[in-house]
Amino acid sequence: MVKIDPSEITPKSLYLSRRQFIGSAGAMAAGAFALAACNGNLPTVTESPPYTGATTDELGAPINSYQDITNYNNYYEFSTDKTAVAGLAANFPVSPWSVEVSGLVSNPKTYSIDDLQKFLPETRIYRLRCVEAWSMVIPWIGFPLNRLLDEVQPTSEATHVLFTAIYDPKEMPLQGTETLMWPYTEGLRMDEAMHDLTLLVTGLYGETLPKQDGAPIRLVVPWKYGFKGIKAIVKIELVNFQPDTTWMVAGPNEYGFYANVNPNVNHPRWSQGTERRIGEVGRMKTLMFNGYENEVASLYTGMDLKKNF
Ligand SMILES: Nc1nc2c(c(=O)[nH]1)N[C@H]1C(S)=C(S)[C@@H](COP(=O)(O)O)O[C@H]1N2
Ligand SMILES: [Mo]
Repeated sequence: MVKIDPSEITPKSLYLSRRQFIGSAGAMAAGAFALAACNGNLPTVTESPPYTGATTDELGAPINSYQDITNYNNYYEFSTDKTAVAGLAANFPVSPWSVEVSGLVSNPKTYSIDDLQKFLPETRIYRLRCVEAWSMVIPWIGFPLNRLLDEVQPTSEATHVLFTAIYDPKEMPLQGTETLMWPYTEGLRMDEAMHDLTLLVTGLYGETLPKQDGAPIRLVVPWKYGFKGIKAIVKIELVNFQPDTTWMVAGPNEYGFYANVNPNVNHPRWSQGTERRIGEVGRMKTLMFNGYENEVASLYTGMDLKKNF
């Protein structure tokens, strides 16, 4: 991997001239590229888009670099190697695309990605905490899922929302294998889905969502482990049951339906007490509900969070 300083958000012109300089200064850099290419790990050098938004979260933590966010990905349809996803997803077709919203709703509707712009996506800086105990801070562009649900009007029988990702084994190499249950699915309880922090995301760093991060549309639920944030959504269904989801089926003792970030409930194979912030050295304490406790703890009043992990 070409390592770029996480705090470096450089204007495009400067960045380009630096790349040219590196290119002409040559021999060493060229050697490094050739070696990486032999490994099959061609480094994906991505330019930072000209992002002008806030650069820290509300706790003061700096956002991760565009390079980290777009080259360290979990997306098992493409690869289990985080640094290989960007390259493998590069030609994945994301247009045209539609999202069917159906099930227990009064106004079922199918949206194009353009249609969704009417829900007024905005930048929201959230921490993303993977169940594997690493984390990043990401400036997403998205809109609250509740705006879309308000439009389709869930009926009174609806208790949960079931999200389904695309099934496209021709384009997604690991869908030809039994790595996981395909298509990838996720679910939320209705009150979680209606919470204002719950976003449907169509961009990051001020630009369109990169393919490796779930283009054209993915879910982000910042107080839950990253696997709840299903990428490449094609269907959103209102249902009257708690759906089985991909990671629950893969490991029912390891991945629960709720998946709330909780430093007091360890994964059977590792501690959830601390995390590694990508781009930083050492580890930091994991916060209850990933630091969103004031906003969301009331959703779980009276629930045994060790049982309902
Ligand atoms: N469709 C799909 N969505 C997915 C995954 C996946 O493998 N397939 N991985 C999840 C996991 S485990 C994490 S941590 C986040 C990672 O998002 P990022 O690569 O944008 O950081 O995506 C989640 N959404
Ligand atoms: Mo994850």
